Amino acid sequence: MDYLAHTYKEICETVVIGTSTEGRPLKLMKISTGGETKPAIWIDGGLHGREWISPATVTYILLQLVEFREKHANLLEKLDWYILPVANPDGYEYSHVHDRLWRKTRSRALHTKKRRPSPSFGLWNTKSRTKDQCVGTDANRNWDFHWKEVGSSSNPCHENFAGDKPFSEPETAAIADFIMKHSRRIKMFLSLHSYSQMWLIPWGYSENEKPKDYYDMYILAEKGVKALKSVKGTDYLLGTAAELMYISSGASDDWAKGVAGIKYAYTIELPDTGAHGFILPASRIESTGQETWEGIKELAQHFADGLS
Ligand code: 0X9
Ligand code: ZN
Repeated sequence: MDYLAHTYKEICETVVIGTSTEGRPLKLMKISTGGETKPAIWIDGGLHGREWISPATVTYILLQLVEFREKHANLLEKLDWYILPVANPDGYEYSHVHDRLWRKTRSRALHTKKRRPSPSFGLWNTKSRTKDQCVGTDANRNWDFHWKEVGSSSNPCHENFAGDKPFSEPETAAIADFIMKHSRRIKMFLSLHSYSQMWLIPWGYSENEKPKDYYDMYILAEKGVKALKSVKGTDYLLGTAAELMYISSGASDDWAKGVAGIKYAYTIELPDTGAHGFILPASRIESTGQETWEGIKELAQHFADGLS
């Protein structure tokens, strides 16, 4: 990213929007050909540590946008892009060094310890952080919209621990702050995950309720899914997170739509459908990048043409 920002100074700028629990920078790339009022597109990857195809695909998209910009000049002329390839750098690192299937962040929640009352020590319960407790919050259960209602846990030892409170994680808090600052211009929010080959539409928090403008979101995403498939035949399912996967609340897509007011908010579950799962072979990186970029480009074109 630093290389791109250095080489293509006219259009690229890295912005450190915050710092992870372990002190890593949350570095995003702003791609802009100028002007303050253009519609913008947000793309993040790597919110879950083990989903390695996600940062790889977001990086591929970044490469296309910058180094092959002549091929789609109008997408840069008409739109600004905010690209965050690794939203949870601590989890990503941990999945490389210690545990390939690590999903969460690397924070320590507040831990309730029951203590015996004594006259000299008047506290029954205190909350503290200890060395031996479970580590990590599910960064996709930590957003402040229907937080901890369904499909998330209050047990720090669980994979879907929602955190002590909404935005307890510096990573989700920093992203939410940044998005709120630019929410009027951001027309589409995309969060890339894996795996399943699904293009997910809010809401994830309820099976029975769909957004009022669900159909608009569906029609647009359908075009993306078709364009994606045209590259090498990869099939994606399209529908709400709750109906295609499971019900879960406190995820970023629901927050982007429900709180930040971004009409077109999607989670894309990248390949595959389970043969390799999270351990997708490296040989799949390029083709996944190509097809996903075709899908996203298709949607972006509509915003460049004035859809809002
Ligand atoms: O459970 C998740 O956070 C996402 N799936 S994953 O396998 N990558 O963990 C799906 C999130 C879908 N969106 C909502 N539930 N709102
Ligand atoms: Zn995920």
